[in-house]
Amino acid sequence: MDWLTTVDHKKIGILYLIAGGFFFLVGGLEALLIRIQLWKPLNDFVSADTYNELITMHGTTMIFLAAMPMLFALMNAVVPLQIGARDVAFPFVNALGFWTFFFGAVLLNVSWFTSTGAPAAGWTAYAPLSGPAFSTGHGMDYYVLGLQIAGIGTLIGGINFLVTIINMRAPGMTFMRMPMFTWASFITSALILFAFPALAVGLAALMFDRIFDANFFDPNNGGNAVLWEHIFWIFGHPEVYILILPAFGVISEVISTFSRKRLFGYSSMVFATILIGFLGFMVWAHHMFTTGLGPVANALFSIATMLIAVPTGIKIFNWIFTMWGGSIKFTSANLYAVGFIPTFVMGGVTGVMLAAAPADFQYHDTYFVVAHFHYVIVGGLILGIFSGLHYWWPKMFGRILNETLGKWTFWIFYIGFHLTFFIQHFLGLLGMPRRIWTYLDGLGFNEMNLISTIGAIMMGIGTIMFILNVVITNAKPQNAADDPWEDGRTLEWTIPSPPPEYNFKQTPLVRGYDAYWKEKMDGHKGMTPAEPIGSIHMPSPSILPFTMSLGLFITGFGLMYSRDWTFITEHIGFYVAGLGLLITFGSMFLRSVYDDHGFHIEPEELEDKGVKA
Ligand code: HEM
Ligand SMILES: [Cu+2]
Repeated sequence: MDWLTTVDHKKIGILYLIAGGFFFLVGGLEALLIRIQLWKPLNDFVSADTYNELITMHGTTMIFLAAMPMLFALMNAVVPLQIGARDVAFPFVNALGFWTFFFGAVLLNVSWFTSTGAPAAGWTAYAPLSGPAFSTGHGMDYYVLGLQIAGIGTLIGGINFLVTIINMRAPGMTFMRMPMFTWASFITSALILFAFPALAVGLAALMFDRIFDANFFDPNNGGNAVLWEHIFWIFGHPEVYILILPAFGVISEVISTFSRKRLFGYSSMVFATILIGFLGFMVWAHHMFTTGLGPVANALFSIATMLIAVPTGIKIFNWIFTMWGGSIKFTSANLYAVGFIPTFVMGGVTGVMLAAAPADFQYHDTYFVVAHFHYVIVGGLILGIFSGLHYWWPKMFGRILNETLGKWTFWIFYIGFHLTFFIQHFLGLLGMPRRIWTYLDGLGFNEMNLISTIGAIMMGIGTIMFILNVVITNAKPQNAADDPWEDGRTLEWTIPSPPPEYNFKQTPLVRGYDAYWKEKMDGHKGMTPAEPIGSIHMPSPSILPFTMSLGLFITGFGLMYSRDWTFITEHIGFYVAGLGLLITFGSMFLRSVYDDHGFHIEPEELEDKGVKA
């Protein structure tokens, strides 16, 4: 019950981690099934239809239900601590964001258990394939409504972080003294604010096409199928930066901590991040070179895309210069961070190759593309998340993950990763198409596919080892020091691990970049407080975020079956949808009429309230 009603950012971070981790396993299982199907030519392990469901759900799950929530887990666990705040700006909204994500995710996955199966039009849901004419079952309805509900959670989460970072920084923490991970979370949140509404609009239009017979994307009735591609990628391209920027932030923190050096070129890092965020919105049509936009549009989008290599290159060099001459400690967290750099560079290089429009006509829809984006997403983002988890685990849970096991996990996962995806570049160049369930013998694909499958199994083993590490660590006593790596530079390392409910007994006074490091260098033990000890105002827990999201879940269900459920009366689906909305709006009503003043933790209690969050 405690967990259903919590509004504490640290607990919500843990909820995101558990849910995101769970869906990472689901998406990973789907990936393994795909790779088993492809391990030899003409395999019939799964049917063509099931294969389409698997790739669609794998892509959708990994992006929306695994990667995003795990990043939100880190942002929730770390950002308020890094800026010296007691919580996010709107704790209630934070909880609401988690629960809408969660119920949207569950709704999407319910599709597996229905008679018409999971969505099968690819994670990009290209129209008219995703429309009512070609996706006849309910699969795509689950996609449309599940993502719509989960998207609400992401959007309000992003807005919450924007407000938090703008408004709740400790005294003295100017923007140019903000830790890099907080900067990255800030830009990511801004991207969410601009990108997710585009997705919401697209999904709403597709819902109208599917459920209410509209014609937004149906060319036979005056609609426009390419319109969907524009809307989708205006969201979709920024989305990849939403995913990668927080990973960049993690890498910056980890590399500088374990090199015992200030991040090289901090201000250029900040501006590179802003520039990447901005350019990320200008280049969506590089996903559409082959749709026939014409040479002028293709040329402009091609050049704009290649421009992004400049700020990205700045970041890469700054990381390398940070390590240069540092006294580097190869902890597991740092292994992931250092391993990130070359892999991400390789993903970037194939990205520039794809950005050359004429070359893209050759690579398009082959395994080259699959190799490219997995280098960026797995070799970038997932390594970044693993790095961040190892780094902040002691802060989140009070226990250090086992280092030996952590290093073994890294090597097995890393080697497995390159085995899986490096070879797919060549499969692509040989012409193996993407999103096709099998291939003929004698095309020269066999051995490379087998190797790729073996690599995928190694990654699976690596993931299981990580879970094992979590279980083993969990059995140990909670004895991590406040600053367990001893070289912590930022504010989160000045408070106990895990932090008390209110984070900072007294808000710290920030005197420079890497605030804690600066105090250490000046010979101080901790931060100078910016306020006297006093009573601390806390928000009260609430079940309403949960019920609001549950209502949306019920509404989604009702809408989906609005045509088929004809028992009792013809429009029963719409009544169910109405009931759901009633629950949601009822909860909103309660929230607005009930005056909740929260509670206070008094100075006397601060001493014995202790460590438990
Ligand atoms: C961990 C090991 C992973 C393996 C072995 C794996 C494997 C695959 C395979 C075999 C495909 C199908 C390619 C095709 O036939 O078109 C695929 C597609 C895809 N994967 Fe992964 N993947 C992994 C992780 C991830 C992660 C972490 C993400 C994102 C966070 C991701 C995102 C995608 C996307 C977006 C697609 C495209 C789906 C579509 O074409 O609709 N994958 N993956
Ligand atoms: Cu793109």
